[in-house]
Amino acid sequence: MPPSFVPAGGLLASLDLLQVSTAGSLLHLRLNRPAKRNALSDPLIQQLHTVFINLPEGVRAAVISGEGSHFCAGLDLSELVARDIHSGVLHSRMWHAAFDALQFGSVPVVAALHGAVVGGGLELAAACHIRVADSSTYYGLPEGQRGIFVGGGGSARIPRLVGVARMTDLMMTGRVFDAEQGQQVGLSQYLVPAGESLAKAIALAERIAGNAPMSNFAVMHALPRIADQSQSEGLFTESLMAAVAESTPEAQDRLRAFLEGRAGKVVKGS
Ligand code: 1HE
Repeated sequence: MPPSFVPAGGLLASLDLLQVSTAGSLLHLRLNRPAKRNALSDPLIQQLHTVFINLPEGVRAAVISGEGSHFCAGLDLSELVARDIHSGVLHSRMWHAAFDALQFGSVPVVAALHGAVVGGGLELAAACHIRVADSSTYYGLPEGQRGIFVGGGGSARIPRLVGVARMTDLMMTGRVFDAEQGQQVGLSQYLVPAGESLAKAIALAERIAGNAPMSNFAVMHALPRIADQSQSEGLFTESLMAAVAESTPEAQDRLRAFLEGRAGKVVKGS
C-alpha cells in the first residue's frame, strides 16, 4: 500500500513555495508555483535549501516533484534583468549552496519528473540521486537561446550524466530531448507511463529508506567523489569507505541475517 503523507510541521510548514509532507521515513517535497510552471525564484531556491538543512528527525529518503503541468521551468527569468556581475556570481553561488545541500545532504533524493524539465529545472533534477521520468517529460537547456549560461551547477553535473558533447548540443542548438531520448542518454534512470512518476519515485524511495544509512551515505558522498578522483586515489577512498561501512553494527546485523537465511536473496527483475 502506498504510504500516506501528512503535512510536515514546524519550520517546514511555513514554506509557501514548497509543499512538504512526510510519511514515516519518507519526505515529499513538491515545488508549488504551478502558475509560473515552478520557475525557480530566489525565495524558492532559499526554501529548497532550508528543507535540506532542516530535514526532520527520522527521514531517510526524499522525493521531489512539481505541482501542475510541468516539473520545473528553470530560473525565474523575471528576476534576471538588471543584475550586476557581483550579484550574478552571488546568485549562482546561492543555487550551488542549495543544490549541494541536496546532493551532499543526509538522505538520498528521488526526482519524479513530468512535463518540462528545463534550464535550472534540469540542474535541480541533476542534483538528485535518482530521476524517474514519465512519458510527458522533456529536457532542454534554453540558456543558450536566452543569452546566458547555466549557473545552478549544470555545467558540473549534467556532463557527468550525459557527457560534454550532449550538453553542448542542448545548449548550442536548443535541442530538446523527449522522455525516451532522456532515458537513452542517461538523464533518467527510470521511465514510466504518463502520470506515474511520483508513485514510482515514492516506491523507490521506500526501498532506499530501508537501506543502512551508512550505505546510502557512501553512495551519495563517496561515489561521485571517487568518480572525480584518479584511479589510484579512488581505489584508496573506496577502501576507507568500505571499511567504515562494513564495520557499522547495522552492516554486521544485515550480513549475519543473510548468512542465517533471514534476509532476501538477489532476485531477477526486482
Ligand atoms: C516563467 C518561466 C520562467 C514560465 N521564468 N516565468 N527557462 C526557460 O527559458 C523556460 C521558459 N518557459 C517556457 O518555455 C514555458 O513556460 C514552459 C515550456 C516551461 C511551459 O509552457 P506553458 O505553455 O505551459 O506555460 P506558459 O504560458 O509559457 O507560462 C505560464 C506562466 O509562467 C507565464 O506567466 P504569466 O504571468 O503570463 O501567466 C510565464 O511567463 C511564466 N513562466 N516559465 C519566469 N522560467 C541558475 S541559471 C539557470 C538558467 C535557466 O534556468 S535559463 C532557462 C529559463
